Amino acid sequence: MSYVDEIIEKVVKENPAEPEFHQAVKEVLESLRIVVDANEEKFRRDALLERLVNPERQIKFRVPWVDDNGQVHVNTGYRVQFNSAIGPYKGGLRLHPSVNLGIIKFLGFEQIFKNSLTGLPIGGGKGGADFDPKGKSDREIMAFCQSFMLELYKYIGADTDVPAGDIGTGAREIGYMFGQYKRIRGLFEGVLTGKGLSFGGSLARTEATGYGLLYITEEMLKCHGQSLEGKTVTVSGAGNVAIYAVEKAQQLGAKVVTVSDSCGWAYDPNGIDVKALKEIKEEKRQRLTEYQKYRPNSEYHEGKGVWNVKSDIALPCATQNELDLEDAKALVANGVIAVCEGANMPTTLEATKYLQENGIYFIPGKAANAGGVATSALEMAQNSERLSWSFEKVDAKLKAIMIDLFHNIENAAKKYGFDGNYVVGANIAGFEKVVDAMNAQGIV
Ligand code: NDP
Ligand code: 2IT
Repeated sequence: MSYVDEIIEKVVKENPAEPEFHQAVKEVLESLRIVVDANEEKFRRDALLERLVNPERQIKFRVPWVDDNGQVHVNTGYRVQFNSAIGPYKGGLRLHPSVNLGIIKFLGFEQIFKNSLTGLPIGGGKGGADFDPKGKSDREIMAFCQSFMLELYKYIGADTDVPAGDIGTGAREIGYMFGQYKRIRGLFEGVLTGKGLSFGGSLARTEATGYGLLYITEEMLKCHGQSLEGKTVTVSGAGNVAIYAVEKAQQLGAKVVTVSDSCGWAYDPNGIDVKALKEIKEEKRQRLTEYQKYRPNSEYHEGKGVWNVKSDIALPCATQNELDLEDAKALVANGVIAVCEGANMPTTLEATKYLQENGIYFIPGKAANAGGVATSALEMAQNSERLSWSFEKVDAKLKAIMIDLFHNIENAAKKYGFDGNYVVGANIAGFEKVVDAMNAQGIV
């Protein structure tokens, strides 16, 4: 059996009930097959793949907190420190009831290659808890965040492990966590990114993931003689990534006609009103049902449905496995030309294969959404030099990073005979730097 197949089998056997982690490992290792086969003897002797798929450390802890009625709740917190070969662990904290160890491991594993692709010195990690921030008061959110940090602080630091936001963790949560870390450690340091602008946050970090997604999409289209101008775009999600993807897509001349949340989706034939979306989601923290009050000509539908809307470009920006084979078929039937992932692993393996086989340009999340973590690394750089850069400076660096990243994955795909396959290109290009650093640092 080939080394790649052996490791995939081992991961499935040794990590039961972690299907998302299996999926992420399969996608990456299948792409690396050509590189691994060419180096099989050395990689086997060094147990390189075993070291790659086993986190350096995984931390699981109890998070007790008290609600506004005096009731005590207990959640489970996680931090998976996956790989520090190229820099301190870096990756977000997800707060969502669906969080479990397998979800955090899939996200942490993806983060290794994504962070490598940014070209910046950051290793891979991820964390979170099965806490549901929905419907909680600010005091309850603070109580949870403080309790979470009371344990997490032992394992993180500006040069060790630097968490950030992800689903359910935005500026409010990062603020409470930062305050608690500072209080416990007596240390004002860049231990978290996505901080408020008044205490070390970076301009453009809020926008970075969505903007970066559009910068790479535009560059990819440009290389195929096209542009975003005049294109119809479908977006899923209505959170941080989705909002700024909509904003930048429209700035670049496209018309975005959908957004969604976990209850339903909005269709606005005249183009999503970003100002209304921000007010509903960022300020009032309401459901998308409210959108129709701002835009009477829009439609609201319960459940799933964004991928059945005719579009040129689809940008899944909500969560993992939200775009399955049926959705891929609907997209292709409706003439989509590109699918670029704002979320982490939103497309199932079968759907990805179908899109690629039908000639759709497909950029995987670890490349397409890397602008968020890249800008987090720029926030770390600003914190280290105790300076704050202008919005224009950060945004220009973000754009340059995304353009470089695109050419890097495109060239890697070409070099190995997979021209136009950005999944293979991203996995190989991300892996090459990590493996070089792992080899240089010996068996650790
Ligand atoms: P937010 O919490 O800001 O928004 C998430 C959005 O997705 C919400 O609209 C939410 O709806 C929807 N959603 C979440 N879970 C589900 C689900 N199970 N089914 C249907 N809809 C769902 O998160 P972000 O925008 O930050 O993250 C979105 C995706 O992008 C995630 O995959 C994340 O890992 C990834 N990502 C985020 C980065 C960042 O910088 N924030 C960077 C790179 C990737 P509802 O509010 O109803 O739950
Ligand atoms: O998935 C991701 O890349 C993030 N949630 C952002 C991580 C970060 O450290 O900014």
